[in-house]
Amino acid sequence: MDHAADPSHPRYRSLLMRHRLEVAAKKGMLADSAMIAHGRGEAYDYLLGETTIPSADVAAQVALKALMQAEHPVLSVNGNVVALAGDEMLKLADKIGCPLEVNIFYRTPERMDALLTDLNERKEQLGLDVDILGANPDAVIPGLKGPRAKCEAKGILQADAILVPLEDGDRCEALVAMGKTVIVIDLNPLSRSSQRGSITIVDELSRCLENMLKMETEALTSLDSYDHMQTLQDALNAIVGGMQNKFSEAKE
Ligand code: PTJ
Repeated sequence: MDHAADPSHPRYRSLLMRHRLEVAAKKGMLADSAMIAHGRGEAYDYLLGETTIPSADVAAQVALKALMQAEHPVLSVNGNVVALAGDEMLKLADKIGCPLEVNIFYRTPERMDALLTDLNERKEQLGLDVDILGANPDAVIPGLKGPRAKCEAKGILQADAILVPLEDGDRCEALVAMGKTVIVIDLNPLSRSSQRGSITIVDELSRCLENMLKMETEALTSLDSYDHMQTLQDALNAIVGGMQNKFSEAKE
């Protein structure tokens, strides 16, 4: 392992994720605001107890089932996602049998190259046969302006179900407006993406993906039993309730 932190350190996982971002930043993969977005995520994860809460587990099952049943599922990845969990996203694409598309908010040719190179290297190391899209954008997401609207016709444009971890609210809304089932992974249950997505998993990206990769595909919860607003409320309750319990424990 090329990482200095000791796995027995109580904050090892957090340090490892930060390290992955530092490495990706050096390779030119990240947006300038990537660390800010990560910091906000870390704060929410602290409040959630750095654990997958039951409603997030149900949402992840529903999401996996929706992706597996879709005709054209696609996994969309940005800079933070490739840095934090590039391998896991490739493994999930392999499990579902769908392409992965690099689609970034702060789009530059240099960042696109760095991200596509990184993913292709990972794919080779993992020995997976996953289609990695994004290099040849020949379509745009309607309702979005500028380079961030660029996508591939055979990927995001035609997708009927799309996984968009750590997404910005505008693009999430634009994808929903296209009639797609939009699956969000976001630690902030109050974010616009969390609210606007069709299915939202309030969980840390890498933890959520590890959970989804372990799931038996035959026994997944279906969309009928998913209540979007209740799922977000449960996450908020876990944050507030968890903190209240912490204070009462401290008093005893
Ligand atoms: O690579 P690009 O150009 O597409 O840009 C990527 C970022 C993430 C910088 C861009 O999409 C952005 O600015 O995102 P936001 O608007 O800051 O939203 C990111 C959301 O992801 C926030 O609500 C965070 O709480 C959440 N988040 C951050 N880290 C994690 C996370 N959610 C789950 N797991 C994380 N590790």
